[in-house]
Amino acid sequence: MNHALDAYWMPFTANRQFKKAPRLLTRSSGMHYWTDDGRQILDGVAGLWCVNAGHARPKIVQAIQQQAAELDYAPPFQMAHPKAFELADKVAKLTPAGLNKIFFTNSGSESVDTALKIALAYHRVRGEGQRTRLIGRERGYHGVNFGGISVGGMVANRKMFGAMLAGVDHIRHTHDPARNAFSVGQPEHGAEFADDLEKLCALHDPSTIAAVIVEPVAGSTGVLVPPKGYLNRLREICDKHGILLIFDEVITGFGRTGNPFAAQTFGVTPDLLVMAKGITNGCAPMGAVAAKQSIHDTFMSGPEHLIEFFHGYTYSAHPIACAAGLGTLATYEEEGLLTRAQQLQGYFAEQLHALRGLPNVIDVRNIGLVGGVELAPIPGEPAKRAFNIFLDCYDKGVLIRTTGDTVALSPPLIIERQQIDQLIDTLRGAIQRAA
Ligand code: PXG
Repeated sequence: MNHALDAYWMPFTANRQFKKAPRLLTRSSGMHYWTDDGRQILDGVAGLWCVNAGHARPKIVQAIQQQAAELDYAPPFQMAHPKAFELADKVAKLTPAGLNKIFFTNSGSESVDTALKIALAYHRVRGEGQRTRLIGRERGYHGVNFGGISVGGMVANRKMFGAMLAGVDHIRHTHDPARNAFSVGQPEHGAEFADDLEKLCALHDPSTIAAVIVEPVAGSTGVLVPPKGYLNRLREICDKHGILLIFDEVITGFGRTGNPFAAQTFGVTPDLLVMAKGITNGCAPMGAVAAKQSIHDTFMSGPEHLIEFFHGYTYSAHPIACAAGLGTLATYEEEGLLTRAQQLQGYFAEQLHALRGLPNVIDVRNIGLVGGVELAPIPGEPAKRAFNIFLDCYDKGVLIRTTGDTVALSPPLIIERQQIDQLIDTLRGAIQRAA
């Protein structure tokens, strides 16, 4: 054991395996990382679905440097700094029409819990305090805080942590390989999975349900693209019963599906939209919740000197994160990155789906610049085949991400065609060697 690595208890990591053969990144630029031993690694996952504009972009670097020297911190409660308003305004211009009030947090997990709290408090303020139930979805990932794991549906993230929030229920996930395997883009079958929400309304009575939260494209569980019509159906059922619809766009936000947000790609507008990651290009911790004007306005009652919503974080709208966010949005705009996936998705899909037919490849899924390749597990050793492929790709100079036995790809939106080729070719070799 290398003692220099002892103290750090690593998150979501096989600590003992890692410390025996550490993978240390020490530098990054554009589409690449460099390791501590000087190897160049093509970034196939935008860090962790966040570095959408690529690494070390000058506008973002300068914005952070200048901000640290000019105003390091400003309290966000009863005080503010100009860039918080500027960034909220710019984010609100990117979100779907009507979602124009922006609440800042520091991560996706905090944004999820913030959205759930806004939903509960909103109903209470308008005199429907009996709406306390929250509905999530099997295989959903909404971060790791108690609210998020309660509505989440990834078993390993939940089973160790007790009973979690009371009054939570789940609809089924939409993964249906028997009907939809190897779909290019949105699968044809499965809009009716949304009808599970009607069943829960019948079971609990809709008047007890506050909100439903889903990822428009489920990422962490292994890239599940919504079936055609599915999100529209969820929207209709929510409208019928006065239930708020929350989209968790932590990974789909900021250009991943070819529009600023997946809500625009799929033409379905939620009441609350959760974001993080790409808001600062991963360069400073930040998340946000976009709320409909009408939800925000409901809180703006009562005496004007009183706090309307008892929630917030010491680092909400942190000046350095806001500066990073402004540099990020400027970079996205100048380079047209929030719609660039529209131009690349055809080529990306073609290359990705060419992996069909390789040994153990049981499904390929894609939307925008997100790809998933599902592999048959090694009997009795779930997740091992994909992890071996991850290690092999890293050895060959490409960073991918795996979850269970699914490989996930989500490259920076600046990727060029020959880099898509390198990504897919390296993955192809690793899949063949893992057979
Ligand atoms: N919601 C969604 C949809 C996410 O993907 C979070 C919330 C939580 O964000 P924070 O910033 O609190 O981590 C996420 C995070 C993976 C992977 O393997 C994805 C995430 C995190 C870790 C791993 O795909 N997304």
